[in-house]
Amino acid sequence: KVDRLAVESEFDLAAYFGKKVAAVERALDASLKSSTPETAKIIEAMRYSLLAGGKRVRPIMCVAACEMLGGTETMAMPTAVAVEMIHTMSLIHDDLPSMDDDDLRRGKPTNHVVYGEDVAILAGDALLSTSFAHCAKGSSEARVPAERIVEVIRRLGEAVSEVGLAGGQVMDLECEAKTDVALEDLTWIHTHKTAKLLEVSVAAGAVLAGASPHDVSLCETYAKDIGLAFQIADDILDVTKSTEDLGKTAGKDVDADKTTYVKLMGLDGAREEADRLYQEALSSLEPFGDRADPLIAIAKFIVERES
Ligand code: GRG
Repeated sequence: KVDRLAVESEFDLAAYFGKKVAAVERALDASLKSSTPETAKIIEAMRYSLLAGGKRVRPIMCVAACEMLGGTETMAMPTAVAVEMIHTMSLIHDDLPSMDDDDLRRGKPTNHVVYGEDVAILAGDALLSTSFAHCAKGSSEARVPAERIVEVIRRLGEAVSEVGLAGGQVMDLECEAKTDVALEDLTWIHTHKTAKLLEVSVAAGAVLAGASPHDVSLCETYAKDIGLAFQIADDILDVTKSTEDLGKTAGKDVDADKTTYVKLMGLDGAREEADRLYQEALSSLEPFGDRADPLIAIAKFIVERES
């Protein structure tokens, strides 16, 4: 097993994150600019949510995986922007009145509260389709070989599909009405709704770097474990933070009837499961030695985060 204390002392995650977040923010800002009066409204709505200051975990993981496998930040950045566009689309749609009906996200009014439900739906749709266009155009400008770009776009498409975000969300809606949701159903939901996008972020970074199928698959296993640990950490935070705090800062779901890992496993059981998944995730990265330090530190940040 990788020594967690050694990871803490040797890698400065705050410095790494600071540098990478700044690069991602610059790339996100440059990715969407209105050039005509006709597009001003929708671009404003897209930028409102895209530039609303999320943690940027997915794009940073994409860049980190690409660099771990010998690629560069320049090669990975268009895909890093694309995964954040997809993530933003999913948050806009998740907050809609017909879904979670949330008024606040990251402490700001949600997209539909500011622009109306009609424009919010379209801003989400436009972010989704622009993500593919941006990935294809930017990666080819960065001289990534075409077959790697096609593979990344295939993976992005699948991650949003019925075996990705959309499927996970529908299963979640179906289970909302039930009181007897099994652990395996809850895990299916979160493997698809939450873990898939983290999985594709890391795997795409590896593909862009020209990694072998075996190394891509190790990256996927790491991200899947961390994706589930991320959701368990979320469930733990829901019960350890006050309801008032949650509403203001994270817009998290505080529905007491919802099935969560804490409900099915207890608080200690959920903490143990998150730690088990974290250790599994680290073992997938062992073959990469020191080059995996950023992804190891990000995994630790996800499991131990407080918001
Ligand atoms: C429209 C095709 C289509 C798909 C969307 C709405 C939907 C289907 C899926 C919901 C996906 C969703 C909202 C999953 C939750 C993911 C999650 C854990 C979000 C919080 O991520 P953080 O903590 O957020 O990274 P920040 O704010 O830091 O970006």
